[in-house]
Parts: sequence; structure tokens; C-alpha cells
Amino acid sequence: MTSAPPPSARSPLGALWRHHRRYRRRVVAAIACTSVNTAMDVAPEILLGAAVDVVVRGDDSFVGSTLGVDGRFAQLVVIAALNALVWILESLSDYVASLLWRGLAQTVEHDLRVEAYSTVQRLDVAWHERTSTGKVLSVLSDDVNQLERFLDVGARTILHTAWTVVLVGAVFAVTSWQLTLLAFLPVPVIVLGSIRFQRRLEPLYAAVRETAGEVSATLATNLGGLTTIKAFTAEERETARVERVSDDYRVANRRAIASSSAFVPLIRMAILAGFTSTLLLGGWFVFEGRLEVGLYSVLVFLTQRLLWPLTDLGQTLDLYQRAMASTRRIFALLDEEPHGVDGTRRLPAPVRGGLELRGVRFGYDDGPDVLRGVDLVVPAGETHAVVGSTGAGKSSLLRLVLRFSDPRAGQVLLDGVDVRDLTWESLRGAIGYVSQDVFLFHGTVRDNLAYGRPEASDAEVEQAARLAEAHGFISALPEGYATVVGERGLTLSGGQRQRIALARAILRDPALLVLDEATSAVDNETEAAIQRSLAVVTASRTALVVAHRLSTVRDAHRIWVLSEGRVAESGTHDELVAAGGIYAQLWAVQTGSAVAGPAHR
Ligand code: DCP
Ligand code: MG
Repeated sequence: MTSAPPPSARSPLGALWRHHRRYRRRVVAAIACTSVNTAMDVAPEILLGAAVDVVVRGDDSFVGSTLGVDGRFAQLVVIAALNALVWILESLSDYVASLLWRGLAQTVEHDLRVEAYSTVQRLDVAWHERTSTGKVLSVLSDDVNQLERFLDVGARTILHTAWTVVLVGAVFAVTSWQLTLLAFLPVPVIVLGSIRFQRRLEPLYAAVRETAGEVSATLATNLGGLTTIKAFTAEERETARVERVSDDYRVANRRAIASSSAFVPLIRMAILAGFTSTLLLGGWFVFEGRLEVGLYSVLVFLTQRLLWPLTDLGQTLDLYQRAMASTRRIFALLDEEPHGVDGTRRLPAPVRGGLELRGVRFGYDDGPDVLRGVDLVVPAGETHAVVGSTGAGKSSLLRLVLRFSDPRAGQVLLDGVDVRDLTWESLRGAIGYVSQDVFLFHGTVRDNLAYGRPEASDAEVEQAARLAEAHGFISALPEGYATVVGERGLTLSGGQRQRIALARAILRDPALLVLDEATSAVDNETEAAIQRSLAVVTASRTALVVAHRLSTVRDAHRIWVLSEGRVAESGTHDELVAAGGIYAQLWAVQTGSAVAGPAHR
């Protein structure tokens, strides 16, 4: 969203047209309806002129002589009938045009929102870490809505105005070239003025949208971190911050409004000139007998018709400019490409979950290497643990296994296949992942448990919960498995959330279980529960467990100790304790005992 503008940014309207090919017929139908509507809109003025003509000239009138209707009253009746017909057509076409444009606006809005969302969802984890949720949200909601507003009324108004100019121009042209010239004199001024005005507005509205994004980003971050704000009694500071970004938004809008408002008076002056000249010169032509009274009235009415809608041009262009700034942002988002591309291979059946890291080097963005050449093998069926101090790169290592990121060098292999060659489906379908910070969706406990397998039966869900040692506390919840958790729901403790996440992963029955233990700060009961469930669920599959609490992984087939981006030691618990290295020290600290012995509390 921040990089150089993609090709579609140059002409947002063109991009929109190309993007929504399948609606072209509806667009054409809508344009046709608006055209008919505009014609019916101009017609009453002409009929009014014809009526004046009848009153003034009688049987010599246009209706009398050309259409051959006898008698003034009969002529007026014909005009009235035509007028009624015109009004009916006008109403009808207005109704249909309104339906079509609004329907189109809603459909395009819906399509773009869904498409933008699925693009965002496809983008890699690294992109999401770089981009603030609030900004993405502002594109998905504000910008999409802005476009809808334009398509709803703006597009129709522009078309209506353009058609009016053409139709009125045609009537003028067949009447008198001098008058045509005068009446249309303001039009170039208005059009040129509009273009200049648009150019000025473009960057102003880009700034408006940008600041709107900042506002959303700030609000989203602050709402997410409300407890932290309160804990530090930083309310005033944060209010000031919101005030600042909101004020930036206001100022950006004010600049745009100042420019856009100056436009309308300018146009009115031009209109006044055109109107005055038609009034005076046309009247003079009538005195001289060069113009019929009826035609004179038509022209005076039509000049009004022609020029007044142009005063709205300012507002409509304003809407247009806002919508285009938004459309640019939407398309910039749609143009984003995920970094890692999907592979094409599938894991050979049966999937066993054997894992290997070969000389893996990895770091974030342009940052330094976090992993500096990691070699690690987890033979299928075994349970291995990764330990190390905080920031050692344990979670980063797991990210590579799930391919949230790709290594800078080296390979990650699952059952002997480079994970980059695998389809997302095949890779992530084989892995049950429990992240360090568990995310629970807003919904019932059951929904959260069955997230990876919505079709699972209640018995299966319960069994998974039992395996993860979660059944006990779930049963004690007010409504058991039907208790609503997640945002706006019941809050669970960190340990409980992690056990729900474990059950969620188990329910998928993955070949490889990847577990990022939340924290070392769990109570004895939880620790024992984790240990018990790990023993059960890892019995039948491959597992890689990041552990902070070393006692939870004492029984692992092998423990890998990460330090300074490398594997410093590896072996079984007993081997590592006996070796007296980093692991032995960590163990001593955690058990509060000397290095010796398999001390267990
Ligand atoms: N890092 C980063 N960008 C991220 C995540 C991490 O720059 N999105 C950095 C911060 C650390 C290093 O990478 O210096 C390793 O982070 P890990 O999360 O992999 O560290 P651990 O999981 O080992 O730490 P903990 O035990 O605290 O979970
Ligand atoms: Mg971590």
C-alpha cells in the first residue's frame, strides 16, 4: 500500500471499467435509461414554448401548421397530452435508471469489498505485520463506501449534465447560431475550470484518504491496547494522539473543501453571463422579427436547463475526486502480491510429518539474521523440543515450518519435500499448529474447537478436548461447550486458551504437531495437564514443541537448544543435563536445584 503506484492507479475509472467487465451490459442499460430520462427532462421546456407559440400565433403555430391540428384549444390539448406522455416517460425512466445505478453501485461495492478482503487474506504474514489493521480496514470499509456513493448518484449526475448540454445544444443550433454561440459561451469556461479544479483537488483528496487511514489505524491500535493504556494511565496522552490524527484529517478535508467551494461561485458568474446574453440578444431578435416568441421562450427556458445543472458540477466532481482517490487505494490493495508463491506438489501419502531444517538462515525484512544456519532433524513419529532464551528465534523457526516466511538460505523439508514446493493445502493441512498467542474467534467453545474441521461430531470434539486436558474446565463453564468466547465473549486464561488451541489442532489429526508453548508462567496443575496431554497426543504422530517450561519436554526424544541463532546443543534431557551446558544451566534455574539429578517437583 505504500509502494510506487501500480499501473491501475493512473486511471482509476478505466481500471474499474476493465475490472468489472461482466457488468458492462448493465452499465450500458443504465446509461441508456439516463439518456432517455434526460431527453424527457428537456422536452417539457420545448412543449412550453410550443404552447406560447399557439397562444401567440394560433393556426400559424408550429403545432397548427406542421401537425395540422385545427383550433387553438385542440392544439393546446395535443400539447398537454404530449406533455403528460413526456412526464410519464420521465418518471418511468427515472425509476428504472435509479434502480440500475443503485443496483450497480451496491453490486460493485460488494464485489470489491469481498475481493479486497480475499486479497488481504491471501497476502503473506510478513505483509500483515508491516501493515496496520486500521489502514486495511479503512480501505475495506471507507474507501469502498466512498466509491459506492459516487456510483449511486455521481455517475448519473455527470451523465445527465453531459446529455443536457448536447440536447440543448442541438435545439439551439437549429434555431440560431448567434444565440448558440452566446448561450454556450460559458461552457468552455466551466469545463476548463472544472479540469483545473480537478487537478488541484486530486492531491488534496489523496491526502484526505491517507489521513482517514491514519485515523482508523490509530483507533484500531488504541482499542486493541486499551488495557495497556489504562494500566499506564495514558488516557490523556492517547486522547491527544487521536485528537491529533483526527485534526489532521479535518485539516486535509478543509483544504479540499476550500478549493472545491471556490469553484461554484466561479461557475455561477459564467452562467450569469450566458443567461443574460440569451435573454437580451434573443429578445432583441424577437423585436426585429427574426425570432418567434415561442422559440424565444424555449431558448430562455433551455438556457436555464443548460446552465443550472452545471453549478452542481462542482459538487459532483468533488464526489468523483473523492471516489477516485478511494478507487486508487482499493486497486493498490488489489495489486498487492503475496511474497511466497504457492507450490504445486503434494506430500506423498501417507503423510508422516518427518521434518528437516538444512542450513537455515532467516531474518525479518531488512533486519539481521535471527537464525544463522540451523540444522535440525525430527524423524517421523518422534517428539522433539526446541528450547532457548527469549528472543532466541524459537517462534521464528516454527514460522518457517508453516511457511509464514521463507528462509534467506537453506531448506525446510517435510517428509523430504521442500516446503516451498508444496501447495498451502498440502503443507498446512499436514500440520497442527498451536501458536504462542492463541487467537479465539468470537463464537462458542465448540465453534472454536471445530474450526479446522467444522463437520466434526460432538463426540469427536469432546474427545479432542479430553486429550488436550480441556474438557474439565470447559464443562465447568456456564454453558459448557456452548459458552461464547473470544471478542465480546467470556475471557479465558492464557493456559485455558492454549489448551483449547491444542484441542483444535488435535481434532484435525495432523501428521505433524507444532506447538509454541505460551509461557513458562503456568501453575503446577496446568503444567501437569500439559505434560499428560502431550504424552498422549504425541504418541501417534511427529511433534515439534517449543517449550519454556523444560519439565514439559523432559521425555522428548531429543531437545534442541537454540542460542544466538544456532543450535548450540542437542540430545535427550539426561544427556544435556549431564553435559553441563546451556540446557543444564536453564534446568538448574527452573528447578531451583543443582545441576545434578532428574529433580522433579
Ligand atoms: N522478530 C522480528 N520480527 C518479528 C518477530 C520477531 O524482528 N515479527 C525478532 C525478535 C527477536 C527475534 O526475531 O529478536 C526472534 O524472535 P522469536 O519470536 O523467534 O523468539 P522466541 O520465540 O525464541 O522468543 P520467546 O521465547 O520470547 O517466544
Ligand atoms: Mg516465541
